[in-house]
Amino acid sequence: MSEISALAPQGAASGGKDDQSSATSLYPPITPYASGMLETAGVHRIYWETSGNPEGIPVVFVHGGPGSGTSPIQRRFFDPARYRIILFDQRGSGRCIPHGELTDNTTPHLIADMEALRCELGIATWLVFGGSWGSTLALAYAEAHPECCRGMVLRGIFLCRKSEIDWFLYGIRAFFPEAQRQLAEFIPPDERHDLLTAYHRRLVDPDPAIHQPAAFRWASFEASCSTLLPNPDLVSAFGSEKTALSLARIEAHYFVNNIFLPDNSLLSGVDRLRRIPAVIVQGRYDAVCPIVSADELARAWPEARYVVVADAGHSAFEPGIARELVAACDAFARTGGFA
Ligand code: STX
Repeated sequence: MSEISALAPQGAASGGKDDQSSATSLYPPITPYASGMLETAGVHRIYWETSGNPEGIPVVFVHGGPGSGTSPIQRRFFDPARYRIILFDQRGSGRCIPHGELTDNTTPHLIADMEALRCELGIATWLVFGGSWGSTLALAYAEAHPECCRGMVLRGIFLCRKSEIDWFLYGIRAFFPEAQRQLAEFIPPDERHDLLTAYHRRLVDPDPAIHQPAAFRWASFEASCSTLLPNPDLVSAFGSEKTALSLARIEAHYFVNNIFLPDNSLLSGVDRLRRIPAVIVQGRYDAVCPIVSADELARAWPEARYVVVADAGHSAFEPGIARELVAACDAFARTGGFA
């Protein structure tokens, strides 16, 4: 299955007249006009690509997980005539080398990679677009480098606090009991009281016979809970060996380390961002990143436009979410803001 059909809503890549799906709000598929591997001081090499208009407004897409990597369909939120669209894979994810590597893989390293990429591409300021873990990293990046952010588009807000990680691994069973049971029952009963530690131990094990089954279980759990309506294509996209491993291993690594930032630091740093034009798009029925975090962020950042999509879950390709994200980026291209 292609990455496009896997990540899009059902029927979205069929070319059919599915007017209700986000396929109609997304721009047509495009291919990059440039790509490369950014060198770092250590072992990591970072995949990046640019598509759209080389003279357009630079926009950087910050992917989720952490560890999910980017996909070609993510270019399609942006008008290719108006935007210079930058996708990059975070350390250890997607097409980065070495794949799944955890050495020197922390939030400050990812922030530094974004700055290095911005400089490498000769960009002064860019629009920062991120959903889920992408919203977490976008906030951390912007709080470290507010002067580099021309605007922010944030979706499915994840502040990655301990309460949100506990919700993701346990509380979510209030809505997805079957998926959470599959996650928990993979682990022997005497270790089930601490699923994060139990999964982390297996996911960092160098033996594929140990880490790969754990990765499949974790990734399919997460994908199963990401949409309002069941989307088997999304679940199978995260069933590939590589994607499942980077997603599960890197997520567990960031979660056991409390994302390498003090708890709640993202919310307490919001005042640094309040002069940046911003929009927050949130699905009412997001079970992975419950709306309470978006609500707290919107209250701490009253200048940001806050859009709640009444009939959507977590994924960026939920029809109403994709529609609002495209509309927000179109508005920013026209006016430099989201009002
Ligand atoms: N992880 C949040 C996140 O970034 C806790 C995320 N949630 N689901 C996804 O990413 C995929 C749809 C990419 C699996």
